[in-house]
Amino acid sequence: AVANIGVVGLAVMGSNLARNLASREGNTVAVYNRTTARTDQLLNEHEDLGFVAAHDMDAFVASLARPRTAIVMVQAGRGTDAVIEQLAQRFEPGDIIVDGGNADFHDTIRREHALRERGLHFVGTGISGGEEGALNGPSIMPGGSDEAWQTLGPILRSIAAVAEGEPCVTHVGTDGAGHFVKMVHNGIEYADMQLIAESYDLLRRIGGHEPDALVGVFEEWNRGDLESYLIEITAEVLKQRDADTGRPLVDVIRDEAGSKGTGVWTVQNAVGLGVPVSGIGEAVFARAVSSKPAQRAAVQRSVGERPAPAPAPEGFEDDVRAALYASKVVAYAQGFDLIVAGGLAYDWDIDLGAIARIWRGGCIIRAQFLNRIVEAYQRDPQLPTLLVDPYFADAVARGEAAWRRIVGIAAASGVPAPGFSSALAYFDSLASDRLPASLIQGQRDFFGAHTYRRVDREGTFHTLWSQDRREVAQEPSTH
Ligand code: NBP
Repeated sequence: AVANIGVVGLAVMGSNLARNLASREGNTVAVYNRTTARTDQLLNEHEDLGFVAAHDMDAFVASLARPRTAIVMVQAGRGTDAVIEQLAQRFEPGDIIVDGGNADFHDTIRREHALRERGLHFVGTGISGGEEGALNGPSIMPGGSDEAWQTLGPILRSIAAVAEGEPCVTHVGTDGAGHFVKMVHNGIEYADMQLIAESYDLLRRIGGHEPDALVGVFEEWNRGDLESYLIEITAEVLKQRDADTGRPLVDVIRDEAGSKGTGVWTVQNAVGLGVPVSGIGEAVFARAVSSKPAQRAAVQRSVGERPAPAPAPEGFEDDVRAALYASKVVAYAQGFDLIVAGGLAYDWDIDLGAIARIWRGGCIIRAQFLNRIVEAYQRDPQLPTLLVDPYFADAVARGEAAWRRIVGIAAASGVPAPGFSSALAYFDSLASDRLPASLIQGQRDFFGAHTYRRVDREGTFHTLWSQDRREVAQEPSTH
């Protein structure tokens, strides 16, 4: 037994992670894959990395020093369950199984509890940054026990991305906390991409700029407070020309956005927890709308002429930028609200500032912006929402007028901006003294005797709508 860490599953993610591990001082990495050809290929291509290769599970487990630590990087779902069981049958109490795949956090909770019964540590770990991140430094979100973290922490720290001198990894919380936070990360990624896409669309359809001309705009934004990986790659995509036709690639790519489902998970869980993540929801729905070509074509035939875009007013580009920033603050605020709610529901003690810190490097949403979130939670770890942190409150206040102009002109011009408009509606809802929710309570009481509370005294009340419309106080339920 010579290896301090092993990797099972050597497709693109697993082999890159194994290479990352093996290139760090002090690591000897055991590797195993169900199909032997993959193991041999990794070994042949990277002889210098000193891999300890195994061609069956027994040999793999025998090559690991105790406490045995194995990272599973196979297809999420059944494949992961199969590999975990093979390891669990051979591991001994105190050994550690890490799942680095994109697991549903409910599965992670289930697996952790089952393996704990058998004396094993199970660490569900979110790993973000795709193939490139796995190789050169991902953002890593591990759950699991404190004891497992003692062994695993130094190893994960050695391979994580580094931002501002700090490794992008933290022990997020117990059992499924890491995969939950990874899920929210992906949800925020959907919202961020949608908002950038809306900005591009407005600049193009109302601003009248061709993709070539927009490259410079996004490059300039990437030098300011919107600096982020997603803005950077937006400029790269807009720059690209199709080799066959010479047209901008963005005009050749079909406008039907796909997804692998983590955005949907985020929204489903948020709905269950009662957290309005409308920014993420609009992003998931916008992809779904785009992927209905038959419906889109039918409506296009039926509506005829569309409103001509309003002429772009003076300062339009700056307005779009301000609307993007304000909407982004809303999307991140909602994402962090979901982490808070998840922590309460599943009993995880999650340090919000630490989450913002580990997202600053390695992952898809890495951005300057996250430093502002780190600072916000340093100022007040109990912030009710990021929107009231002094920095963000000021930023949104300064962009508010522009935000309203953009939502207005988009609506008048028939250019859909669901991310911008719903973010503004969310902000206005929180900022409103009174909401029409009182009318909804009245309606609910009318048809279903659902009762309501009053503004002027404690208690629960019901109006006898179908009798004499007297109000009666409800007895508090004894159940
Ligand atoms: P895939 O998700 O494509 O899975 C392929 C690997 O799973 C191969 O090693 C395959 O072995 C193994 N496997 C399967 Br499928 N069923 C198995 C079983 N029953 N027993 C043993 N091994 C089995 O690989 P990937 O794209 O490298 O992703 C790995 C994990 O990382 C996934 O959970 C993924 O969601 C996650 N992830 C991916 C990315 C990304 O950018 N791709 C980013 C972040 C996380 P074989 O060679 O014998 O078929």
